[in-house]
Amino acid sequence: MSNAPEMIANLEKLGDEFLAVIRPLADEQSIRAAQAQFLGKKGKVSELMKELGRLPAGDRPLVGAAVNKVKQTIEDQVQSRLVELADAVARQDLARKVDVTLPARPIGGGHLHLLTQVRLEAVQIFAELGFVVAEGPQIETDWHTFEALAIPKDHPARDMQDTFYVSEEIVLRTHTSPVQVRTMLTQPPPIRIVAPGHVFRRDDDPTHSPMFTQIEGLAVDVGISFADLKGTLLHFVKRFFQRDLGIRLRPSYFPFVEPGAEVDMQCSFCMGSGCRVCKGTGWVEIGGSGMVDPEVFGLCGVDAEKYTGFAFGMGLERMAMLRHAVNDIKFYYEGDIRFLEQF
Ligand code: FA5
Repeated sequence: MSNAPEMIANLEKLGDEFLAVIRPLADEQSIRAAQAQFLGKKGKVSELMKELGRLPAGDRPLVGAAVNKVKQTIEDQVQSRLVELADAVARQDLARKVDVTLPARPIGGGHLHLLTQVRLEAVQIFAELGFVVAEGPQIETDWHTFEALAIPKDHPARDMQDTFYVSEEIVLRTHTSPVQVRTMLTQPPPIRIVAPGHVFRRDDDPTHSPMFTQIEGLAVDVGISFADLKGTLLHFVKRFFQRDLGIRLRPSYFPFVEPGAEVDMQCSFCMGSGCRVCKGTGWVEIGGSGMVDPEVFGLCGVDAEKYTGFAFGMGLERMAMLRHAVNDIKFYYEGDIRFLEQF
């Protein structure tokens, strides 16, 4: 008949024996078979446990604890051996699948945002006509944005451009026209500038955004005429859209030009025959324009007796929308790579 110390020693031996058995095994099936051989109903541990009943009652808890310990040891060994095996298989797979001698996959190069491309292209077309780029601040004084352009505080034209005010005298510029003012105040004619840049208005729908881009143009010299304005804009539209599109200058009111005109171009989708984009009219508006009002010359220190000038301001998002069939202005600003990478 066994006694407790002998049983405990035998149980410990079983633990060591199990370790020796599974160490060389290299697949899950044989490890599980070995586990059953020791822990199964007729396994070696169970056989030993049969003798538990023959022990004096006082010894049983001690031996019971030793049985549990050896069971746990065997379970732990099975678990850690299985993990080792899985690791080895993963390493083998990796070695087989990754050919480290292959050249690396090329990293896709980025490119300029569509609006940046359009802005640079527009500037390039005007540069070929002798215009240079001028800049002004986006946070602008009320005076440069409105007053110097003959739009005093109580003028109804202020309602045409819903303004973000920073303070009573400071605004987020609502158009690029204040760059006209800054240019005329600092450089004598002849002037030929274009001023691309961001502008801000309380405006929000599929074709209007609270922040958008305009390109302003200003030419001041002796003998500048309305024909020069039309010729410049016509050349621009043909070059930018690379098609023989016409323009029309539709009488309109801007306080800082006289006469003033909206710039319409023939619809680039239907070539003027009428479609959804141009609402059946054959024409789409791209900006405003006109001859610089002598009052503005006076406010900006230009001799209105000697010089005349034309000015225009166009929305670049609108033109990119027409050229690339973009149907919501928000796409430009959302940063969705699926949209951006098309251009
Ligand atoms: C002006 O802003 C005048 N400063 C243009 C001008 C310059 C007239 C020089 C005369 C002489 P207007 O508010 O119409 O004009 O805006 C010009 C163009 O900007 C519009 O034709 C349109 O293409 C674009 N635009 C206006 N509001 C938005 C907006 N919220 N989102 C996108 N584009 C806009």
